[in-house]
Amino acid sequence: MKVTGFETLVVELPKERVPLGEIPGQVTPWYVTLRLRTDEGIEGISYAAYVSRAVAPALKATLDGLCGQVIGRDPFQTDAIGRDLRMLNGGTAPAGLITRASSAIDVALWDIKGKALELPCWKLLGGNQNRVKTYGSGHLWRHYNLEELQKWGPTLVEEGFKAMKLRCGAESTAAKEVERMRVLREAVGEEVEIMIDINQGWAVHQATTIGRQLSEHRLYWLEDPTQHQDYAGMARIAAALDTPLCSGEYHYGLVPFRHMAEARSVDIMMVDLFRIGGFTEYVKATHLAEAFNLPVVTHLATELFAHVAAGTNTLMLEHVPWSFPLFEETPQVEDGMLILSNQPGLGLRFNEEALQVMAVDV
Ligand code: SMN
Ligand code: MG
Repeated sequence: MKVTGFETLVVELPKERVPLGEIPGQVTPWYVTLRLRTDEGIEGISYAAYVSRAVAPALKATLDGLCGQVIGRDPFQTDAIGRDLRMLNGGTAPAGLITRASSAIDVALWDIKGKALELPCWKLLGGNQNRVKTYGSGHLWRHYNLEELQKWGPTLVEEGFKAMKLRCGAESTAAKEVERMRVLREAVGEEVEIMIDINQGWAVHQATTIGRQLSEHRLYWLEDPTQHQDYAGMARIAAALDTPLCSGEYHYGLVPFRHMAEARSVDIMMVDLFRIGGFTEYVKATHLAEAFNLPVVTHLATELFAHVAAGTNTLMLEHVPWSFPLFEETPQVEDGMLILSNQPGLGLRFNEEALQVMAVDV
């Protein structure tokens, strides 16, 4: 089988589905959809994502350029294709748009493989069950006040989640940060797992001081308390806290995960699908983590990531449904688990009507 063609489209998702633009310091993420065609009539789909409007045209151009390099290749050669695409950045470290584009291509290739073999990707990737433990992450934002936390925490429980992520890091005092956790814990009860994401907002000393107080309310993990490349600082925080420290979403490629593991700067590795290099590189990250006795969790791209999470030693899947409007049907949550379909490949079909409406000419 050979790749024969491709089509990419920049789309803007409905603002009410992707509320990130309302958050100070955050921008609404844009998506570029991808269809990769083959000489056997099988089409693999995917998307490249999580860039600002200003960068979306450049992401499309990069994706188009890289797809051009895949024409004529055998879609089963995912590892070789990924290596070749990353070399197009002048042989430098994988970073930026090149990796975001090659990650999307890798996922589309896995969709083609699954469709050709008539197997869901989660089975091809090693999964023996069509479900994966997930946590509600699309609410409880940093700008939510205490009343909003009291409302949205129980809503996530009603939606079937047994774990949820709270964002902190913008309050003026430690006491106010801890109050957010106390209020949410009271609203959802003792059984629910709560993780907190700081998105690099604290200094090292703040992270240890506030982290110790947060732990009193049974915290499942503390995520990105400080600058993501400060391996030594993260290691100090990790050593000071009983609560596991989770980090990794900001890093590009596989190598930084080696540095994190060697520095013992994390207790849980978080991997971003579009920064690591797609399913192929994510599998490598889980092997690396296993050798260092560390669990792995996913970052965004829920309906894609679910396949490789179900197929590997992944602790939990992040559930953020922003990309769901791109597709006709998306996996549902039951009893804290995301349930995957048995359809071949990713088991996803683009919602053609919705794409027409969301398409932006760049
Ligand atoms: C996050 C990152 C980017 C956009 C939204 C949320 C966050 C997460 O760090 O872990 O979900
Ligand atoms: Mg995060």
